[in-house]
Amino acid sequence: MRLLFINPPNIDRSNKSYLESGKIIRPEYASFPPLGIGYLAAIAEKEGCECQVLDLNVRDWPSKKYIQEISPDMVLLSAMTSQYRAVKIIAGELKGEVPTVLGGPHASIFKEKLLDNGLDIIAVGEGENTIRSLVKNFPDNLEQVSGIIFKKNGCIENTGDPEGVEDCESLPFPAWHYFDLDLYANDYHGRKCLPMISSRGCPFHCVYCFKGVFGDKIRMRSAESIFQEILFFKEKYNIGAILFQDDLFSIRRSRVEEFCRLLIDNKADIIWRCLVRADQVDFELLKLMQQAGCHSVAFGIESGNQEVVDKVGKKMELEQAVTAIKDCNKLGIISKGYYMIGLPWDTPQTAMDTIRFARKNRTSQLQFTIPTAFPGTELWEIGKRKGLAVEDCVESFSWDESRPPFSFSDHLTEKQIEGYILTARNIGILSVLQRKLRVTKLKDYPRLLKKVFCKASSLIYKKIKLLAPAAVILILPYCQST
Ligand code: B12
Ligand code: SF4
Repeated sequence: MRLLFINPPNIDRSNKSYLESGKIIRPEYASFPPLGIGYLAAIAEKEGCECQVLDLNVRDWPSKKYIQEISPDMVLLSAMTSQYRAVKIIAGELKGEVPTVLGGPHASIFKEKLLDNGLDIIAVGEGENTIRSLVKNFPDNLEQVSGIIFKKNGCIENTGDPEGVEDCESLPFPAWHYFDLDLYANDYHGRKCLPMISSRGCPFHCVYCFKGVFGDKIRMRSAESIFQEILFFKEKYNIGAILFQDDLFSIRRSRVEEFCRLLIDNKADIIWRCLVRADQVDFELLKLMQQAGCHSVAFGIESGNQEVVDKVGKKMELEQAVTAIKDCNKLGIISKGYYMIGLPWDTPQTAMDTIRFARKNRTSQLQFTIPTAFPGTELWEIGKRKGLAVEDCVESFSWDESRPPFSFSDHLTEKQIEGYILTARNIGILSVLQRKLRVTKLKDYPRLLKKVFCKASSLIYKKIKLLAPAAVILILPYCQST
């Protein structure tokens, strides 16, 4: 069976799909090939299928003629909510030409509602077992395939929950040979980088997080299996860096320790970055991670106000974040802090708490975002209970910024939230700059200043609000005095 996997293009801030505008994006956000398609193609290949991958984040839409030439038996699309508008255009183009299947987070949320948009089959949840069964049972015995929804004689058939992956260790490595890896901006500190996932599922319940694909049950690969995947791709593609996409890379300390020792003992010469929870690391563990090549860690801190952190469901003490950031700074590990302003419980006071916290506890990089309610999350339910038009903005979610046209907080207007975010981002930029100036050697100053100048002119060029620096100047003394 011939399969064509398509990764639909993202949608930009102006809410235009790159398919519509005819542009494609290659920078940052198309830095990595998608792991989901990587795994599915590897499984399909094992089942004897001929596979091709078309990632529309790094390639132009090639016209219907190209699809006709490949003549696939099935087109498989994978999408987050922010890719869905592009899915509709592609499915519309292919309607009547070739059967289409959609999987990924968006399909796992909206299920049968998506069938009327030119899609023939919707696949929910984890896809490895679904695809294995789908290629065996297509087209006559679809009822035998768990985890799909389709129409038969005009009636919707739903085969129930998919068969989840119990043993992640048994999965093949992602089939990166179907991707043109040179098309991605996958350079990490001068080294070729690939994404990797070493665990699935998460037992926490943060209000903004969508967990409809991997669920609550954590399933981990062994340290040895992760290490083997790294060696395999190092040998095959000469990679020198790994980006772990796990939600909870640090959930089991002993596994992280064992993984680090494998890298150290085998002199693996790999640098890597991951997302960790601040309450799951300490100085000793971070030190070991650093010795093993960990270059950068990201923390979801969310708010600088403990009550808001508690309401988010983070189950983390801010003091733990303070310690973890200090530890990273002592060790020289690059740290990134993720924060949100505009949560339902935010007030002017808590917004300022967040800005002050981020300023006082300096991570090397900072990200402040306005929370978006994704369908299937508790925040979505909160929005609906508050009578906010959460459903109306689903299709305008974009890859680079998903700013809802309303405020979740009764105490902050949209405009105020934007103001705090702008202030926070400017403080973030200044803080990163201050740190850079501190750590840069005198001889490298001209290069740094040139970089700053280029960045600043490009920001101004992009019409970043010129009033923002004034807001920072006004607010800085206040932040410093507290
Ligand atoms: C890496 C990542 C990114 C990366 C790149 C994504 C990529 N394509 O590789 C970047 C940084 C760009 C990113 C950005 C965003 N992300 Co993101 N991201 C992730 C993350 C952490 C890992 C994704 C991953 O590689 N998973 C591993 C693979 C194996 O899983 P998978 O892709 O889901 O595929 C499996 C199934 O979905 C299914 N499947 C998928 N496709 C198909 C197709 C078929 C035919 C079938 C049968 C099955 C199937 O089978 C696969 C194997 O089991 C997830 C969290 C998570 N745990 O998954 C969030 C997640 C996907 N992101 C999310 C969000 C909200 C965003 C942003 C909108 C955030 C923002 N506001 O800026 C942007 C939007 C980006 C965009 N493209 O539009 C949400 C999605 C919610 C939603 N409704 O779409 C998630 C789930 C986080 C969360 N828990 O809330 N993200
Ligand atoms: S944000 Fe992270 S810790 Fe919270 S539920 Fe999602 S994956 Fe789990």
